Amino acid sequence: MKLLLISPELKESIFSYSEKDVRSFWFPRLSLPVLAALTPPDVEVRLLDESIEKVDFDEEADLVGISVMTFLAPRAYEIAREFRSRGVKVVLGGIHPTAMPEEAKANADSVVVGEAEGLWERLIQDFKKGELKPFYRQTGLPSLENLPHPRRDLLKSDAYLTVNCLQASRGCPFGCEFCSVTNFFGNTYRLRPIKDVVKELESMPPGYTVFVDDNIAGNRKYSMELFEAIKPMGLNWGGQSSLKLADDPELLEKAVGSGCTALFLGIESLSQENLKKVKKGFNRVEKYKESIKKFLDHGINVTAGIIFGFDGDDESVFERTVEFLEENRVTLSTPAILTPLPGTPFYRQMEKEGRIFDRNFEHYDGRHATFYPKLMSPETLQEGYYWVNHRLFSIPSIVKRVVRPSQPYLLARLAFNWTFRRMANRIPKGGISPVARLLHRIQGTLNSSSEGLIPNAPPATHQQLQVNVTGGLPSLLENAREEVIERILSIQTTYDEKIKTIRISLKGVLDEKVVKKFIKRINKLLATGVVEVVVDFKEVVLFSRTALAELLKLKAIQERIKFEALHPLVKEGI
Ligand code: B12
Ligand code: SF4
Repeated sequence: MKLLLISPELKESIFSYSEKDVRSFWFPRLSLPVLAALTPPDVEVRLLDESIEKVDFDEEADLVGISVMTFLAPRAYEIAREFRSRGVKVVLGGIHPTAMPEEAKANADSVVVGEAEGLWERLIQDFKKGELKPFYRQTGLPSLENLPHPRRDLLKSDAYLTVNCLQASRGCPFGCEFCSVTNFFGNTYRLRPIKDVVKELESMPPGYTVFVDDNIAGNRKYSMELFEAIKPMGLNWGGQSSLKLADDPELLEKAVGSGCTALFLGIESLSQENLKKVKKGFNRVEKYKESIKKFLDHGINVTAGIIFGFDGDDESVFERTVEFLEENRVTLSTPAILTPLPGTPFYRQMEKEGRIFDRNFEHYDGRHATFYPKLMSPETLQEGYYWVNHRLFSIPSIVKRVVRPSQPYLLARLAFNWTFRRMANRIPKGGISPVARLLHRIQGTLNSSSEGLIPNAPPATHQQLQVNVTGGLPSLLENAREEVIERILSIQTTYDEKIKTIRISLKGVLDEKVVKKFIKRINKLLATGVVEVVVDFKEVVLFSRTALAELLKLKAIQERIKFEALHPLVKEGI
């Protein structure tokens, strides 16, 4: 019996990788080598990765198995159709058929739902007897003990940067709402016995090693033991981890000691609010800088996963994010557009809110806007995404991010960025609007002074309080933030492109020194065609009378300005 296992690819897409790209930085998914390892030895197996090899539909095969990610589903169905029209039976499996089994079944003879261990062997037996079932569903959680070693020997090893990929764990301890992983693994995080992992590593030829785990540091005790166990092997390895690893100096040291040189980190967004909304609040934005620095100082190259299109993202997100990546010398980044992947809570939410407008799964690759973002149009999101790719892989940006003479692997860092630059150059240039640029410049902090300040509260309270700003704050202002004590005005903006309204949230101390700069910025915004500017004073704790008078003067001549949370009695008192 001849079995052909296929990993499809969209070769016509502007985003697809050339064979040179694959050789420069890619490694295969483990799906096909794992399936091949589960296949009974009397079956002749061939692996075909469409990113490096064309499918010949007349190739002799008794059974075809296709591994399907969501954006590759249309291509997988096309391949299935071709083979089925030639009388060859086709089985689909992987993350997409698990999320949408009925759709997959409509395009194949059989569908494996969930992990293949324990099902695949049965499916092959049934096929041999001519009794292939429509569905094979994983009901429990297959044991990860004594797993057969993936058949990496069946991969074309010289076509990739490395084929030394393996898995120590499956699943992830977190449940970010946009991610397919938690649904697929039924909210579990399972670990392979360390001795099995070591044995597998020992069986692999020398070369760069990649742990394709979703989170190689998701269980402290396990990771400590794993890193300790592989230390003597003298590996160089990369993997994926959450940023939490940076908070654990001992574990980080152990990772480095075991040969970790690169990590993909799901940074996703610079807005804590965005992260909280998609249940990724465990990422602490205020710690990003420090965490990234820790990884880099330990000689670990950082690839930052960044996603655009969250509900709190307005047009200013693109430039702000790129500047952050540059300032923090992030080695590489894979920018992505938020995508409602089937099976995820985010998909269900977008479906419920009627925000999905593109149902062509080919576009569900994190590179296409497929739903209506809250604060911008899909076109703005798409253009911004293109712009980010070009800006990030421009020569000045690469130099800024990558050239750190004190750090090892400079050439490797440059080479990876160069490959990403080559890929970015194939996509449209994109762009961001003048409002986006301006919004970005307006955000930030201004230094205030401490003279003659009064609280944003009724005038009667002012007298009672007798605010002594130099010598500590009265009890009513106990909740005043650090910025107040530091005399800072922090300015946050959110722009709703659809209604062309900017909300400016002020926080801290507003005095005459900062008000002039602030008014200048508002005037610039109003000149760009913005319909309305809403200034929110909710978190302004102290201000000077003259500053407020200046703002009220501006409001009197600019109808398009609205003030919020400014105590009415304060206004009267002025
Ligand atoms: C390594 C990896 C990569 C690598 C290598 C990718 C490559 N060469 O294709 C890199 C980093 C380059 C990458 C890129 C991308 N990736 Co990726 N990647 C992974 C990761 C972390 C591990 C994959 C792996 O090897 N798993 C180990 C194998 C053994 O597990 P498995 O594939 O699930 O296979 C088991 C079962 O599913 C089943 N099975 C699988 N296929 C089949 C087929 C048949 C016939 C049968 C019976 C069973 C079966 O049996 C296996 C054993 O139980 C997964 C996350 C994950 N946990 O799977 C994401 C993941 C697959 N990637 C994802 C995405 C979105 C992408 C990108 C589109 C991201 C982007 N915007 O650039 C690109 C697309 C690349 C491309 N063109 O193919 C998503 C897919 C989501 C979805 N619903 O489709 C995942 C799930 C991550 C996530 N957090 O959501 N990726
Ligand atoms: S995004 Fe990363 S941390 Fe979140 S559930 Fe997915 S794999 Fe886990």
